[in-house]
Amino acid sequence: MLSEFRKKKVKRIFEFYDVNRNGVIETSDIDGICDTFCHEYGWAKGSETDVTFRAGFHALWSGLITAADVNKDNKVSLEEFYANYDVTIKDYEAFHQYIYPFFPGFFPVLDTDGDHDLSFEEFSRFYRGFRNTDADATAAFPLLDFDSNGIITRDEFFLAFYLFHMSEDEAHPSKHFFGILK
Ligand SMILES: [Ca+2]
Ligand SMILES: [Ca+2]
Ligand SMILES: [Ca+2]
Ligand SMILES: [Ca+2]
Repeated sequence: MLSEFRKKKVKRIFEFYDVNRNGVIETSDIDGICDTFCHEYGWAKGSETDVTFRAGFHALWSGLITAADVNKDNKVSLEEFYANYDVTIKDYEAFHQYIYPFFPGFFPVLDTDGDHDLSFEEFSRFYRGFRNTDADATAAFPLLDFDSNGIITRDEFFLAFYLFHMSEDEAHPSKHFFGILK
C-alpha cells in the first residue's frame, strides 16, 4: 500500500490527467492534455511534432487503461489509479520497468534547445503544461535546481522525477515536481 504522502503525490498526477475534472480519466482528457502542450509549445495542430506527441500520449493512455481500468468501463477512477501506482512504484525495479521508460522520450520535448539542461523558460513551459501558473513555476524552479546554479540539468530533473515517485521524505522539494504540493 502506498503511504498517505505518496498517495497525495500520485493524486497530483491524477489531477493532471483529469483535465475536465469529472473525477475519472478518459480519452477526452488525453486530448485535452495534448491541446495544452500544443498551445504551450506553439505546435500547429496536425504538425509533425503535434502528431508525434499525440501518438505518444495516446499510447501512454492505452497502456494505462489496459493496466489500471480494472472494471473495464474505459475510465480510470482515482481508486484504480492508486491501485495501479501501488504496483508501478512499489520498489526500484517496478519504477524502472513502468515509470522510467517515459523519461528519455519526455525530456527532449521539454529541452527545446537540446542542450540537456532546462532553463527557467523551458522549465516554466513544462510546468504550465501541467496546468500550473507562472507564479508556481517561479516558486518551483529554485526548489528543483538542487545546486542553485540557475539551470535544472537533466540529472537534477531525473532525480526530482525519481524522488517524486519514490521518496517518503515529506520535506524533500521533489514533491513539487508536477506542481506545488501543499
Ligand atoms: Ca476526466
Ligand atoms: Ca474503470
Ligand atoms: Ca535546454
Ligand atoms: Ca542546477
